[in-house]
Amino acid sequence: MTDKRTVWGVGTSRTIRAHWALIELGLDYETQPIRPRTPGMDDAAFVAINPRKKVPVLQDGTLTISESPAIVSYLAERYSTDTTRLIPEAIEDRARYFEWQSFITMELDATSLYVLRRHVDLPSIYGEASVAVDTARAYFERMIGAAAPDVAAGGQYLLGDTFSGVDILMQSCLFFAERYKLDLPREIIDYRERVTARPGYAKALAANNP
Ligand SMILES: N[C@@H](CCC(=O)N[C@@H](CS)C(=O)NCC(=O)O)C(=O)O
Repeated sequence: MTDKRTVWGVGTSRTIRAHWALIELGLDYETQPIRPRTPGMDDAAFVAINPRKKVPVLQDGTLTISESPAIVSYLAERYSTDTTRLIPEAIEDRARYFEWQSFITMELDATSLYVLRRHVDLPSIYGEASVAVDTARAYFERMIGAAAPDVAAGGQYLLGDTFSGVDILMQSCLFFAERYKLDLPREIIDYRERVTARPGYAKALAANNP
C-alpha cells in the first residue's frame, strides 16, 4: 500500500468531516477541490472512483472509500494512536460511538438537515416541499433537545473528555443547524463552543474552503 492519501471534495458539511479527521490525526494528504453540482463532479477520473458522484471520497493507498461517516470511522480505526484516539477501544465505548454515529447521520442529518438542504436551498432540483421542511425543522429540534442532557452529562465531548469522530459528525450538523436558524438547547451551544475552539477545527474549515 502506498502512503498517498487524497480527499475528493470541498466546501460542504460532509466534506469537512474527512478533512477534519485527517487533520486531527496529523495525517498528510492531498485535496482534489471539487464541489457539488460543478463540472468537476462529472470528471471521468472522479466518476471512476465514485459512480454515485458524491463527495467526499477518500483514497488511502489502494483503498477508495466514500460516505463521510465511514471515512471518519475508517481513519479513526486505522490511524488512532495513544495520544490521538478518535474511536474508543473498549466494546462498550465503541457501542456508544456507533450509537452517536447512527443518531447523528440518520436522525439529525438524513431525516432533518438534508431535507432542509434539498427543499430550502435546492428546490430547483428536489422540488418545493413546505410541509416536509416544517416537519424537518421540528424533528431536528425535538431530537437535539432530547439528546442535550446526554451531551451535557458526558463530559467535554460526546464520549466523555476525549474528542472523537462522532464530535466531528455532530459539529458538521450543528454548523448546518445554525445556518437554518434551528433552536439549539444551551447545553448544545456550550458543547459547540468547546468543539469549535479546537485548533483542528479552524484548520479543517480552511482546508474545506480552499
Ligand atoms: N451520505 C453521503 C452523502 C454525500 C453527499 O450527499 N454529498 C453531497 C455534498 S454534501 C454531494 O456530493 N452532492 C452532489 C449531488 O447530490 O449531486 C455522505 O455522508 O458522504
